[in-house]
Order: sequence, then C-alpha cells, then structure tokens
Amino acid sequence: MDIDKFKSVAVIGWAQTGICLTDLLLALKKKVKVSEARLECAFGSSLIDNYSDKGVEFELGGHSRDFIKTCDLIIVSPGVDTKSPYLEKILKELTIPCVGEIEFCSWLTKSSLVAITGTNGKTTTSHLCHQVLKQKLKNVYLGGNIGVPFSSFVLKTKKSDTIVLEVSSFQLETIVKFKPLVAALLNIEPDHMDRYLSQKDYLRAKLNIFKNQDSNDWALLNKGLNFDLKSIEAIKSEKVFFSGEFTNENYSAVYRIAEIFGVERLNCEAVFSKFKGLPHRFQFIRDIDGISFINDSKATNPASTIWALKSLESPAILLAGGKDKGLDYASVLKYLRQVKKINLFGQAAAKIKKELGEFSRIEIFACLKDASLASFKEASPGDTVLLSPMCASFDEFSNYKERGDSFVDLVNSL
Ligand code: UMA
Repeated sequence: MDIDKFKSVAVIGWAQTGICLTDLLLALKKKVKVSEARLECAFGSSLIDNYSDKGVEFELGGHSRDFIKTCDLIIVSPGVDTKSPYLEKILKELTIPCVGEIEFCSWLTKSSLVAITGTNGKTTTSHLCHQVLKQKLKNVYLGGNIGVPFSSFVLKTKKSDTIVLEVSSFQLETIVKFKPLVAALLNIEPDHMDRYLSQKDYLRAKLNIFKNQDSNDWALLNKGLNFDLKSIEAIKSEKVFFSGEFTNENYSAVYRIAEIFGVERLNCEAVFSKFKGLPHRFQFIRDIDGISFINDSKATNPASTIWALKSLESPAILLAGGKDKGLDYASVLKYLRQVKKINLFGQAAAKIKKELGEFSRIEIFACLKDASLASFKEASPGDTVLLSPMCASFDEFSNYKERGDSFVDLVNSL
C-alpha cells in the first residue's frame, strides 16, 4: 500500500490505541486530526496540550463530518463501532477510506504475522506463542489486543522479524489487506452482543482473519468449532486442525504454530513448564484465614466464567457483574454446583439476577468493593472468593485490568 498518498489522517477514538497511532502518524510526517467522543482525554488534559503543540488538531465531545472531511484517510480504534448509526452516516457521506489500526499498521511492515483470535484464551495463547517462537527466531514482537498497540512498535520491525498479534473481532471488522502468515481461531462463544446484531455477525468478523490468506499461509482451526462447510471451504490457506491433544486447546494451538516455524517440541515444553498463568486470568491472589481469593477479571463473558467455575476446587462465593454486553447468563446455571452464593455488582446485576432466577442465593451490591467486602465476611475457611465477572468493566473501570487491580489491592488490604 502506498501510504504517501495519505497526507492528512483522522484518528477516531483517543485512548491507548489512538495515542500510539498519533505518535506513529507524526513519525510518518502526517497531518493528524483526532476526533474523540469524550469531552476530556482519559489520560489528562495536559496530554492534549502536548499534542496540540506538535500540530495535532482535536475535536472533543463527538465526531463531526466537517472536522473529518479534510482528511484523506480515517483510522478507527477497536472500541469505535463504524456501524453505529451516527458514524456510519458520516462515513458513507464522506467516502474517505476508513480502516482500523491493525490494518493500517500491516501496511507498514514486511515481517511475518502470526494472528491469534477467539473468544477466550487468545491472550494466553498469544503470550505463549511469543515465548515459544523466541526460542528459535531472533526478533519476535508481541502486541495487539493484548494491550500493546501494533502502532507502538511497527516502525521498528524488519522483514526477517516475526510479529505475534492478539486480534479481537473489533480489530478484524476493518480488515482490507491484512494477511497473516499464520492465523489461528481458537474458539467462538457468545460475546459482544452489544456490538453485533447476531452471533453470525460476530463469527463473520472473526473469520476475516483468514480473508486475505493464500496457499502459502496457514489457518489453524479448532476441531471442535461448529462451522458450516462453506466458511471452511472459503479459507484458501493450508488448514491445520487442533484440539486438546496437548494438555489443552491453547497449548495445542501453540504446538502447531511452533511446528510451522520449526521450533522443537522440547522448546515448547520448557516454556509451558515455567508458565504460571497471566494476571487477571484465574490468578490466585492470597489466602486469608483459609479463604482463597482469585482474580479472574479477564472473564468478560459467561463462557469464560464457566471455565473458571469448572476449575474450582472448593466451595466458592462468586463475584460477578459490570457492563452488560447483551449476553445470556443462564448458561452458567449448570456450573454453580460449588457456588454457595453469588454477589453481584454493576449495571448488569439486575439482569443477571433475573436470568439466574433458579439460583436463589444472590445479592446485589452497589459496586465491586461492597460486593467483595461482603464476600469476605460471608466466606468460611476452605472457601474461595472468585471474581469472574461475565461482563465488561466499563461501567465502573477503564478496563478489565483496572478492575482486577482494584480487586487485588482490596484483597491485599484486608
Ligand atoms: N470512542 C470514540 N468514539 C466511539 C467509541 C469510542 O471516540 O464511537 C473513544 C472512547 O471515548 C475512548 C476511546 O475511543 O476514549 C477508546 O478506544 P478503545 O475502546 O479502542 O480503547 P483502547 O484504549 O484504544 O484499547 C483498545 C482495545 N479496546 C477495545 O477493544 C474495547 C483493547 O482491548 C486493546 O488492548 C488496546 O486497544 C490495544 O490494542 C481491550 C478489550 O477489552 C483489552 N478488548 C476486547 C476483548 O478483549 O474482549 C475486544
């Protein structure tokens, strides 16, 4: 892609991705115009002053046609829904090309891309894949939805390098030419129904990961995925199927990717044996008077919480709630055998209580802190207090990490 033709670029959404993208565009000597729905910058107003001094123009409190119309490329952050009625109308009227950050960055690198998506497990799998590939390959980068925007490191990458990217359905919605050498789809569970009209739409976004692959590329597919044959046939790259043959599905996917890059199984085993889990994913915090506290803040959908409930080894009090994503919570009912009580918090609390109607021991609290303190009082020695929210965090926190950190801090202060 010839990016010289884009002189002025609109950045829509200015949080982690938007800020890194602005740095990248300034380094590429582009005129940058930032349009942000909020009235203030999440990272403080001085940041806006700093960037204004560098020539960046800002529009805060919403997106307008007039502000964007002078640009010749629009780049959106993953959290920006280009199908939202207001933005869709502007984009249609302007006919300026609009892509996501992942797509734009892929134009700027010749490195081999390993892209990993799925509803759950993609962060862990991407992390492990990065560790394993590092055993054999010289320069391996890790980024994407994992919390390190692609734009923050893309200019450093060289042709001989490898980039492992965790990619979300949001990032895959705006794919045009993105062409990973290896693309993995780990699983599909109900999620993000506040953004998609149906589960089919969500799957369609995920399948974009294979869209531009050809016979020189690889598609890793979970054998257990319930695909229609047409979707599989449309994938032109070499298909490699995996299941839980090596400990679990995530490890199996990593083994398969390692094979593609010629990394020995012994190297994988060395990485797996040292792996103690990632923060916010069924993370043991501490034991207080025989009560264990586990932070599973990354569980932002019921399928992920079901996995945590299945992993429980003792009676538990479940802390759940947050911002609803239009999901069906009744699916967890079958897995509450070890749960003594559910303490709910956040915007979704009443909806969850209603949908778990069959389970009578439920109480609603104003916020995570109140629900956590009550859980501590109610738990007995031998119990586990599990934060596995089933919801997004945005009603009370900036993201799942902030929510998890706040729970960990609270537990450490008890
Ligand atoms: N905004 C607008 N207009 C809109 C919508 C949002 O201006 O119409 C603004 C918001 O006010 C805010 C900014 O856009 O200031 C937010 O952008 P963003 O939501 O893309 O947030 P970032 O901080 O850039 O984080 C994003 C990913 N967030 C989402 O996909 C929601 C992060 O994934 C990712 O780590 C980061 O880029 C770096 O790549 C988080 C996530 O929750 C972890 N991902 C979802 C998931 O894993 O399920 C997909």
